[in-house]
Amino acid sequence: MTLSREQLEAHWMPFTGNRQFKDHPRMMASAKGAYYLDADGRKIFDGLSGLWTCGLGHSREEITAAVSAQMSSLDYSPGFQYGHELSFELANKVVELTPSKLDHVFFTDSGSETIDTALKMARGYWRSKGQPGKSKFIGRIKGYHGVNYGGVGVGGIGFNRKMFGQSVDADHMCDTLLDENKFSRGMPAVGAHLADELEQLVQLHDASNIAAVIVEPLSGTAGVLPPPVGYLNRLREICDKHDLLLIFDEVITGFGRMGAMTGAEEFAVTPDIMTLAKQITNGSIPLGAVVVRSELYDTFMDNGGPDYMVEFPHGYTYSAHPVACAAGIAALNILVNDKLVDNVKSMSSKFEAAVHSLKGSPFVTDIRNYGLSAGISLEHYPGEPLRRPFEVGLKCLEKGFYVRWGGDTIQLAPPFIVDEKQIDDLINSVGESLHEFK
Ligand code: PXG
Ligand code: PLP
Repeated sequence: MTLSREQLEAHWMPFTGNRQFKDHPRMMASAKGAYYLDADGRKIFDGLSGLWTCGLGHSREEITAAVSAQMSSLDYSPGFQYGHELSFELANKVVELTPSKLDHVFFTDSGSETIDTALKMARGYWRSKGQPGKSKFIGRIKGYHGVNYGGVGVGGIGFNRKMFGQSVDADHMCDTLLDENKFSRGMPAVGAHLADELEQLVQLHDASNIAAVIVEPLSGTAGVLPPPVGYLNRLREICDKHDLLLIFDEVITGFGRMGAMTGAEEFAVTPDIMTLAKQITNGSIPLGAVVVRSELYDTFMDNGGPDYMVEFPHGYTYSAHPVACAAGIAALNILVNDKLVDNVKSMSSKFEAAVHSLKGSPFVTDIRNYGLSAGISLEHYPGEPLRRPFEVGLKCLEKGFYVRWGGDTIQLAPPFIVDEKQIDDLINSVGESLHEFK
């Protein structure tokens, strides 16, 4: 560590206990493949693929080369009223890799921007169709949709909401955690009926007032909650019945993590709007994407007025940034050419068996998994639900494993390039850390 305590003060770190961190910094210095080197030169396994971002492994040369070439040829290009070829190439690639019927792509710079863009699209769509009353959103308890105002409003994590006051008009369905599903492997068997709560919310608010329903197909941040069998299908049916848009927030499930390109594909339910970020550039450069059905795009085009008029008054200075697009094209090419989604699929049963071997370890109250993702819930210290996962995370780090703590869970999401030995070592580090409390 070369920085003094004083030098650490200026940076107000995101979603970090700043005081604890600055007293005990955890600094990464470099990363290659599935490992970081920390500031002390220790090798650390990346048990969460960055923040669910780097499935292909770190510092991929193909991405570095594409980004570096782009930086020296077209470092920036105005995104409003001018274009460059890479954004169209990337949009076509995204359309190709997402379910058919999702045909148009709007670029943003992060998951949070992507969600807020999707929410504005949903409201704008209904206004364009002459139904301005359809403006309320239905989210879900425990849902995470980023940190911008719209995303916090539809989000369902109290801790992320309580400081910030009024946001968008939203109501929430219940979460999908059920006691009888504890320690389920993959999709829990029970819970499709929980989607019927949407029917009740429609009775309460009336479909004429509701723009869209937004859910993560698999809730990531809440601690990896796979959808119960039949649950997403039921949501789709209710949305169709009442003419509500269905938004899948696939910022985590998008591009490989579930063992298919998207959660929609894996769970065989197609939304009207899909939000993507993180894995699209392998985390290397910020980029997000909203992918929509033609019906939405066409509605904006058909109601846009004279052709020189902007049809959707929305966009970011960095939307479709050429360097980010270059990174996205390179990352998606690797994902496809190296058949890494197949690797996720084939490793996921090994991963499932390994993570469920922690059942019976001290403090473990539930384990959930799908693809290469898992959440391990831990018994609370009295009145302190967040403390034990934090302590376990630090113990894993001491052993050379980076895992994520959040809420009352430890989350794991190893890179798509993981091998069996690395899975065993990762799970052993968690198991040993839990036993050390005794
Ligand atoms: N939607 C979903 C479903 C997400 O998981 C966002 C939106 C927001 O994306 P940005 O790029 O604005 O952060 C996310 C992000 C974790 C963790 O450990 C999850 C996220 C971010 C950081 C940590 O669970 N999810
Ligand atoms: N604030 C001001 C004063 C601006 O001029 C702009 C963009 O032009 C923004 C905020 C939005 O920035 P971005 O487009 O990067 O989201």
